[in-house]
Amino acid sequence: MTDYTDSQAVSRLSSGPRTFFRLPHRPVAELSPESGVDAVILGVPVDGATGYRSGARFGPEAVRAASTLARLGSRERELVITDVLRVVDGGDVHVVPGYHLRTLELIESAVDAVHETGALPILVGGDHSLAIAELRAAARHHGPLSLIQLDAHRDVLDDYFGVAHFHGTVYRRAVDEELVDPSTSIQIGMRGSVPREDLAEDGLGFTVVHSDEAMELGCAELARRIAETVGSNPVALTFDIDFVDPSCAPGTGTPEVGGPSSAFALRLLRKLELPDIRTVSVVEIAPPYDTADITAHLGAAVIFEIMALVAARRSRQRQDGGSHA
Ligand SMILES: [Mn+2]
Repeated sequence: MTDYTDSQAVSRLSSGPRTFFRLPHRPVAELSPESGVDAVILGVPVDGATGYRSGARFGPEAVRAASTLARLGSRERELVITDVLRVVDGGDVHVVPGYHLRTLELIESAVDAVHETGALPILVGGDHSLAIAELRAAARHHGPLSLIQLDAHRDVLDDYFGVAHFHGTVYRRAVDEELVDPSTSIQIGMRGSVPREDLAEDGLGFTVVHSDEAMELGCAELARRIAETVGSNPVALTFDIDFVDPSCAPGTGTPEVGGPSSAFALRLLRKLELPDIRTVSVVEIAPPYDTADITAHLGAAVIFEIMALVAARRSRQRQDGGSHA
């Protein structure tokens, strides 16, 4: 199989085809449980379910380009990701622009194929509507998941423009379909003005930590709360890039000013204890509004920290003589 070594990858920094983190490209259709792949990064170039400005369909290619700069060693986790995990770029999911429900089926089927191989899917969006497809596939393999959502918005509207599937409705649908367990799920980073109905208790049962409270708590306490909420359940970790202040992440569809810095966001990911992550999505990176690729670089850094987190858990499991689960 193609090499996974960092040194080889570094030599390709400015040459060769662009893949996520210069990792080998392995189409999902070619993978099997025998491939020995631990994680598959998949681009999901969809932005048909945004309510304001679109452009996130170009997120995967921008993150691919930015991620060629990243190395794969983590000082804080004291490991090199590719020493612990075999990670590949699975390419982009096929989507059908303008046919959102069909697109969701195609995403679900691609993510399902990753789970079939036993690997962890890491989806790079794309707008947040992709998460319903992500969670349908994940729940089929792992049962209802505990959600860790870093996002400026809760995305729990009952409908938007009168339809069910939109980037602002996705976690309401996930509850409706029993794909996530709100009682062990946490939504962090919400801020900005809201419609009247959002001021009332919604009865969904999520733990919600608004942006001001998150920053007042600080990363260590926030990480402790996250661990306490999700426990040892299988986790869906989702990072909407608008969690971060638009001064640090201008390239996104629905910016909310007054949020945490990229330093805060990355530090929080490094502080996370080692949850049992079964699916990952990093969404809403919209390069047409980006400046100097800031947001694309942040997206790559977020994926790097999440891979380091997953590698740290795997590494600890091996030390403990645990399984590969
Ligand atoms: Mn969102």
